Amino acid sequence: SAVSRLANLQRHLDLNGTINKAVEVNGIERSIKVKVAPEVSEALSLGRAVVALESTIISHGMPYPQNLETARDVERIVRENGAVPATIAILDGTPCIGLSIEELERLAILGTRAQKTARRDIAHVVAQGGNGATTVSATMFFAAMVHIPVFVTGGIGGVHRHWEQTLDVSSDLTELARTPVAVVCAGVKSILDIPRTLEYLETLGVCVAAYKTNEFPAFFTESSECKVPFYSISITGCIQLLQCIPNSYSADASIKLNLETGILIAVPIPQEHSASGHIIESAIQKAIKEARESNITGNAETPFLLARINDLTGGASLAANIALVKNNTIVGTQVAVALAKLRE
Ligand code: PSU
Ligand code: MN
Repeated sequence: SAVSRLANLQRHLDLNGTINKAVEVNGIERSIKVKVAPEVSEALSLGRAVVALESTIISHGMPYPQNLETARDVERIVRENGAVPATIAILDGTPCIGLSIEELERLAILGTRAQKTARRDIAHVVAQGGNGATTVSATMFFAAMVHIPVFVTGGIGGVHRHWEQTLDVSSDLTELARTPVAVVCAGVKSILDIPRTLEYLETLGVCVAAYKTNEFPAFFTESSECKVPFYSISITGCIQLLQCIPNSYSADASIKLNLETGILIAVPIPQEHSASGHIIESAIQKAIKEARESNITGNAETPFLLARINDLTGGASLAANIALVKNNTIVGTQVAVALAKLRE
């Protein structure tokens, strides 16, 4: 049950909020530690609301110093709305769940010198003692490990537009299929193939819901002209969905559906901040063309496009990005707080 999972977790957390995992490598016992910030560990053991946050958006998604400013603002918004923020990253080979002010600053300054860390990269970064900024997939993995049910970000990865040549489909989608965490985001950027991303999420069995809208949002704009299977839900609707996954807590002990998948909650960018779809779209087309010409592929593609689109729009895309992340944070924190209330 949720309560015994929580008790189990508490046993794993020592006084420093560290989860110790003894692992044998070539007959030598190594201890791989996951560091949980004291504030996060305390909130988790008391059943208080915690909101997970990713770090690739800091290192690769925004330039310095706006990245640091935004990361701090987002953490402040989580606190102001009654939850504890847990920004997740790997520092010197140690996965950290919740960063100190200094650690957050270090990551922001590292920028793209930190390694973009998706699920497949976790082992490598930990083994090398490196600094990794976690993407949506890796952040979900660590959030689930300590039973944080809600994770807020800007946008997730998806099916790339030239997928038929490259098979480039973000591991964020497969992670959503296997990890029970609700990801609150502003949809999928139109640098990706949005209809195919939604098709693939259906194939993977991922619940996709849209917050107070009937259409799947396209990150910079409110609409992608794609319908969402479960639409126009409120905070209460989000809570009802979350009760269907095991990482969360139900007031009604008879509800034990335990779907092992994640949930995608798409929140449209507030109208007053939505960038001109026309300007963004032409910047996206140009940036994609440049990426093809310079043969920028794989995990370098998304960061390249984000930076280039920001240049081409004279910073308009960055401003929209910051605004939507903050808006997602308010919604996601409300969900986390309402969920924690069920446990009281
Ligand atoms: N989309 C954005 N901003 C981002 C990302 C995606 O609008 O910062 C980051 C997220 O960390 C996401 C990752 O998980 O890029 C996806 O990368 P890829 O397409 O290589 O899977
Ligand atoms: Mn990819």
